[in-house]
Amino acid sequence: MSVNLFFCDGFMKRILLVYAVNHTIQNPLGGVAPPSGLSWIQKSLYVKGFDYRTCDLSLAREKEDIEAFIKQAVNTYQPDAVGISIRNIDTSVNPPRTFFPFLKDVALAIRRETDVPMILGGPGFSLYSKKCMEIMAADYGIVGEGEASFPELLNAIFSGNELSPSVAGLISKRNGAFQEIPREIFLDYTTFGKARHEGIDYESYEKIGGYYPIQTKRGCAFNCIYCDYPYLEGRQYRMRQPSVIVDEIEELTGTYALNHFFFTDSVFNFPSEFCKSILDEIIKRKLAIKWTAYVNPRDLTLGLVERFKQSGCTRVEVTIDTLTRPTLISYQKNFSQEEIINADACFRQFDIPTYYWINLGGPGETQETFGRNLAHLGRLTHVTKGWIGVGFVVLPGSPLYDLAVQEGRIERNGIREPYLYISKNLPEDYAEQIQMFAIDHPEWFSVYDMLDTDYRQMAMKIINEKIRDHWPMQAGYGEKRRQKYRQGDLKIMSHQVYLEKLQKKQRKK
Ligand code: B12
Ligand code: SF4
Repeated sequence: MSVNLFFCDGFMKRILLVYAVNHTIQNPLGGVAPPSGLSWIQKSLYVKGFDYRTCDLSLAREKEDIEAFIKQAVNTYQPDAVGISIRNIDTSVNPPRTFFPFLKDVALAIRRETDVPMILGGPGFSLYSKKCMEIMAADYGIVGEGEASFPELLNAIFSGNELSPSVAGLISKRNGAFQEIPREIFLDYTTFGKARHEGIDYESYEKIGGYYPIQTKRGCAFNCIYCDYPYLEGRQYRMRQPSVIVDEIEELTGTYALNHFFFTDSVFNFPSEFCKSILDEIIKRKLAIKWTAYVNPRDLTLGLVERFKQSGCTRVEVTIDTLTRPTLISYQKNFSQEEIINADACFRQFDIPTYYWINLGGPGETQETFGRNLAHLGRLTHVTKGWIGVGFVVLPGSPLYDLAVQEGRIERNGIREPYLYISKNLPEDYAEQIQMFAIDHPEWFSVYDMLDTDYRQMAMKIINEKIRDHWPMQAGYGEKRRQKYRQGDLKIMSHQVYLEKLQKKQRKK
């Protein structure tokens, strides 16, 4: 079902929107992610006549600055309610590190300044809503899209009415127990127009080298076993009008002088006709932008990739995860080995930098497929940067969640901390094999690089010098890593040794 929104109620209540993300603290190389969800929430508050201000913790450089950001925002703005956007819950690597302590600190800092209603939302919140409600001692939360439910909830709060059962996705605590209103609907995104960007400090993002989020549609029709995107965004594509999307891009290039964009869709090149019409519009308007996006190998054609190039694509991110036939099936990937090879050739033909994401050790992985997967990686001819992960954080709403319950690994609804699913049939020396593969293929990386002093120095340089496209530096590090290994200055370690070193480093901190 879809609902339309945006009719005006005319409240002039002040809503402080806090973006509870910090890329410097959470994952410096995970990429900069300006508050895209909040640009849509701003739009919905604007349409309903609320006043709002955004406090973006992502821009705080040090942990200590976060409290100062909050204090300043609350004291100068004196909000009537605070909405907190929770994006990240964990690092999603092996082992995952949780951000719950960070979120708790944010909530405590807000509570020290004000006791107005505190409302949570965002993709991270939608995945772990009860845990977030508890640790942040929040009054309310909205699971899923916030454009309709958030203003509706605010209206109910300020008019003193009973909470309406139509506030889809609402979660609140009464008499010590959680009350939840199901989130049954996905909004009619086709009618949303453009997001509102005022109040987002793009000038500061330019200084840290951001790629600016633009969402062209919501939804993913595929069903990869580990993925929660269809849960978050729905399975049906809800597309915005290409001309409106490109109007928004033009507005950002004009008003804020931005020209680097990240299409944040689950899969940018699907449906391909829709993708093509956006690119044609960019080409027609001769916009001198640079963009990147998640691209899926399924049905990729030279014609579409040529349009990528003509419209300013500076890199693609391709999440192939696995390359053997049995694991492509057990991961429920929607493409074949042949399509992977075809996509690789298309990107090579137009010389589009390509980041590959591989995740070994998921359901169905065996010693045999693990070895073959590494061998197949060598068949990719256009790897600008590759990342090899092991295992998947089990995300609520994903098919892997059900499988993990079935296999007795987790209890349904019992999952409150990130749980990493790793196949029990992996070779014992999987960590050593990955490191050896990377030594021979300098463009590939994994968590095992992260403890290396040279890697950490490079990461600090990237952050301090605000380098936006840092893959050439990573390639340089890969070469250095190979030399260090040959000279005996770099040791291959088991996963156990890696974990011990990691713990030691964290204890030191
Ligand atoms: C695109 C994307 C990226 C891009 C972002 C590029 C950019 N320039 O913005 C890149 C590649 C950089 C990236 C990196 C990371 N990402 Co990411 N990313 C996404 C993705 C696909 C889309 C996010 C987005 O922009 N959505 C569009 C906006 C409009 O939607 P929204 O934010 O959800 O907002 C809506 C609702 O949530 C709600 N809402 C939002 N805020 C609020 C506030 C209130 C008060 C209310 C009521 C409602 C509300 O209303 C909004 C409008 O409907 C999501 C998955 C997904 N499909 O959601 C993962 C996702 C957010 N990422 C995730 C993660 C983990 C990361 C990384 C930590 C990965 C890593 N190991 O490095 C980094 C962190 C980067 C950072 N600085 O924070 C996780 C977070 C959950 C978790 N497991 O912790 C997600 C959910 C994917 C997943 N695996 O589940 N990411
Ligand atoms: S991994 Fe990509 S293609 Fe697969 S379900 Fe998730 S968003 Fe869709």
